[in-house]
Amino acid sequence: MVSLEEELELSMTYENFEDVPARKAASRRSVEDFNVPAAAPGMKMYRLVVVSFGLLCILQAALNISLRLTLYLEAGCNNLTEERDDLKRTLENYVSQQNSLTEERDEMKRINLDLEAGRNLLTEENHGLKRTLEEYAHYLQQGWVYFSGSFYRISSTMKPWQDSRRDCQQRGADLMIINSQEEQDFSRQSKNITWIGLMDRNTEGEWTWVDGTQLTTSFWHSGEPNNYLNKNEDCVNINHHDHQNSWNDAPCENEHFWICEKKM
Ligand code: MAN
Ligand code: CA
Repeated sequence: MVSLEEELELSMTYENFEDVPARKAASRRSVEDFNVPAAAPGMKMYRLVVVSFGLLCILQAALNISLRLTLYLEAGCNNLTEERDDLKRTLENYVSQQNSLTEERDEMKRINLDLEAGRNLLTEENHGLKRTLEEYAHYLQQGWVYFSGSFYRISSTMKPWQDSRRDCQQRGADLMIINSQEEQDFSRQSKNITWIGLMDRNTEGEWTWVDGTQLTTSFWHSGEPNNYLNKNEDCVNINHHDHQNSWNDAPCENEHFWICEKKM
């Protein structure tokens, strides 16, 4: 809306349109007449305020941007820290997994060594058993009789004690050693006089088995050993089969059957 004063001024302007220079001079005159100062201090203040306001706006915008930038960088930094911690955890997991795998591998190695040792032991045992089995088969095929952990063979010919022993040794055995009542009973099965592995040839009266052990449990027939008629009876045979105590000392040169024993 146009005010009354403005309408008046407009009409005046229209009226003086053809005399502008004159009007301008009149105007200058009227300003000088009223003594109004050019670019008043209010205007300056106004400009100062506007400029200050503009600067404040720029400052705020700068602050805003820097704040946002700081927040953005901080968030990025936090993300990186989290990622780094994640990676750290992952690495730690890998390391612990590797450690447990290493432990497992070492344990497996130990188990493998144990198993190998066990297998070697079993292989040895197997070979031992095979040899034993072959030995059993061999003695059984040769007509030996098995009794309580040993094979026995009664000769079919007669020889002096020393030759009898040599025959046993050639068969991987020796003359029979009697260690128990059961073995003594077993030795009485043959009804012939048979040499056993007992003698006192080294020291008179000191009866020794062929394996070097001293006589402890004996089964002498009554009256024996008697070194009968000082005939130097240094070797022992089973003579009295019908008696539990069947042993007799006799001259080693005498020829008798004999019993070999192979301990298994
Ligand atoms: C025979 C031999 C001897 C034994 C006597 C016992 O002469 O066997 O060794 O001592 O009989 O009478
Ligand atoms: Ca005698």
